[in-house]
Amino acid sequence: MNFKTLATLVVLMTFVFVNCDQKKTAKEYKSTKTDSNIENDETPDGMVWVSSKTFLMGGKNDDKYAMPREKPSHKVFVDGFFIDAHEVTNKQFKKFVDETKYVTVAERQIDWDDIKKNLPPGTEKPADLNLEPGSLIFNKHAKGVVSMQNYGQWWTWKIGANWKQPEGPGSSIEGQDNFPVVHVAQEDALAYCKWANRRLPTEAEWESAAQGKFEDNIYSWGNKFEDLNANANTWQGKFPMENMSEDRFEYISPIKSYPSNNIGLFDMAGNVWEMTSDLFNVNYYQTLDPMAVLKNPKGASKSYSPSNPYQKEYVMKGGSFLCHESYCASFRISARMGMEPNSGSDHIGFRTVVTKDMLKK
Ligand SMILES: [Ca+2]
Ligand SMILES: [Ca+2]
Repeated sequence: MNFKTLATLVVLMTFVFVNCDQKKTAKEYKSTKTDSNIENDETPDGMVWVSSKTFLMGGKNDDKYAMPREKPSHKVFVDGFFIDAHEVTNKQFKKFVDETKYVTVAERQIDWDDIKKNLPPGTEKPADLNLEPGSLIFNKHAKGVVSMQNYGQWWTWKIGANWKQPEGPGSSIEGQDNFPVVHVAQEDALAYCKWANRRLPTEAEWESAAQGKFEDNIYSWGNKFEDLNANANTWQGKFPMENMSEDRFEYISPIKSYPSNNIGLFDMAGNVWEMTSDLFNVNYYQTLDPMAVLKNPKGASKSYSPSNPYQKEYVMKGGSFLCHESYCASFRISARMGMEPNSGSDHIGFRTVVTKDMLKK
């Protein structure tokens, strides 16, 4: 999904038609450190060791929701690495901003010359007012949605929305230290990573982490769809107009509101989407040899999304509080969607990884 293009088109009052794709104590597991050369005291605070392993990446044969872009599934081997136990929080991001005085993309004036390169040729420049800093927010009051291919019906370009005021002017993150940071573009996430000596995971690393001790499961908790609401913040009811909140949260939830997966990772399904460093190409898996075991794959060499031909996109994983069974069912480990790197929204965040080599530097 191309949010900045979408944002611009929302601003332009046009529609975008695309192919779519109890406050209880969280059950925590000890992280697995089965690789012989990992010492217990090596694990950075707030991170979990993901052991090296071979596992099945992509849409599983018994996954009725698996989409063509997730197929065919294929074996990969991924070296061990450390990953954040939870999505990067407002508190963590604030520390980064306080120390570096970093200004996020959503807080900067929009450069029309820059974004028009990613729009259909001939797109007219919107009024200057609509190029003020802002971000996309979910329209909680969407009514009369007639086409599920028309994102513009439930997204609103909100001037003044950014990580510090997620719903626009007048809103704040006060009391939300332990909520995932949102309205961050990939550029912002990479700046955070650089400051923290971290990087974004590859898609294969992300799936390895989500599998944990599993090798070929559909969900981060196992294979039962009926366990979804106990394990992830997604959407129940009729998307996007009726949210039944059977999972206890209508919108974004604090980290660790649901049980972790079997190695201690929270929200690998739902809450906010998570960025990866892989380019998004809907045909990538079809170019791979299904009989080979890929070692530490880093994704497609070129981005390709037929719904967004003008923009380079990267893979994001895990789905968000907006994911619904009837739509993209992205709470599955193999689910993958494109995100353009130059803007964020109120349901995309990230978590970071680090390798032993990076820690030595
Ligand atoms: Ca929910
Ligand atoms: Ca997540």
